[in-house]
Amino acid sequence: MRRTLVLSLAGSVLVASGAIALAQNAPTAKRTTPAKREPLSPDGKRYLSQPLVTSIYTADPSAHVFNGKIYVYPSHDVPTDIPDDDLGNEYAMHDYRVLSMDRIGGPVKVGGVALDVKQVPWASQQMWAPDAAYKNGTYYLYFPARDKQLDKNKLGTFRIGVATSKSPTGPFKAEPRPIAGSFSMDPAVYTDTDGTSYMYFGGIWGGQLQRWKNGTFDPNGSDTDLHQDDQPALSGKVVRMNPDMKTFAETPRDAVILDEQGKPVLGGDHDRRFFEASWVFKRGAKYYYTYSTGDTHFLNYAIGDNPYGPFTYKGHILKPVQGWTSHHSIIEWNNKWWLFYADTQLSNRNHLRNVKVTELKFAADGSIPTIDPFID
Ligand code: FUB
Repeated sequence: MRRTLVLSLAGSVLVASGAIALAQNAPTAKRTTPAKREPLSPDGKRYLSQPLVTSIYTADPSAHVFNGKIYVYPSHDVPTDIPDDDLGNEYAMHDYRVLSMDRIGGPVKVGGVALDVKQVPWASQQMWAPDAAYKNGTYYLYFPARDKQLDKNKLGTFRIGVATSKSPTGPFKAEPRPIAGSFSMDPAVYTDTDGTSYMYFGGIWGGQLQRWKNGTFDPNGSDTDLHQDDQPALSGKVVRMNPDMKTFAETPRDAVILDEQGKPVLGGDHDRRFFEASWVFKRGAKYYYTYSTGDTHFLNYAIGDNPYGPFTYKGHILKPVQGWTSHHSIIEWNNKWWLFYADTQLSNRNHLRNVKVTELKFAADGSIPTIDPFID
């Protein structure tokens, strides 16, 4: 199946300009009466929530609470003529802008350019899903991009970089080289309650994880799954960070997802296997490892007893959104849990996405009732 599965039906909708947009109807799970002039999906369905901003296209929202304020570090999607393909070449992003808000449902501010690929000495293109962290007075922006020095191979190899700032919205200054030992994409940094930070990363297909199966990059490796359907699926990676937050403290390990029988989820199990978009949070003593299934378009969760896993598969967090990709983050704010996600409501084009937020609930046993991004 190609990343082109969801094709543009209505074409691009121009987004209004302006730095501040109202996060209308953000937490809307209980709405039952359609609002006036409420936009509908191309097949006539009502959206669960509305885009946080309409002045730029945004995706892959990594949300954090810093000093009581909510900051969202998204990909900044841009129009391009590059056709959709399995490697995601149409996701030709080149900079980051940070969104901020005092409260969920309130005005959302779009920051200036926080980091541009031109300011990253080692990177050539494709500034994909970022994340951020804070430690000892410094904000860290983590981002994947293609490594200039490795552009010899036809694809360009992804590495993960880090940039720092004294402000949560940047501008950030990039380190001269990518993080040693990093590869693939979609970094997500989780800091545990004991202060130790871990980076989760990786993505298959265009994210290239399948090309690193034996620890070195295989330029002739598969472009998609390994097609070993009866073998354990490829795992996302987890690595402890050094206290400097700029280097890995160890060799990245597999974040293994087990099924209910305690066996690794198999490569052929596309509704459950890891594809990309790792995000970890802790609730009580449990670590929730959440991720996207890519070509089946689910956001899933699995639960473990420590940051390395293994994590036991539990279910879907979010059913497929409008658009090919599904990528998210989860935070606790104001005694509630919130899912930041994205769809293609504004453009109906896979590579021009918009971030949204909705409340995430937990059942008494810690399970997550599946969210439908559309309202019946
Ligand atoms: O935004 C580009 C890529 O698409 C991200 O890195 C993936 O997670 C997917 O959302």
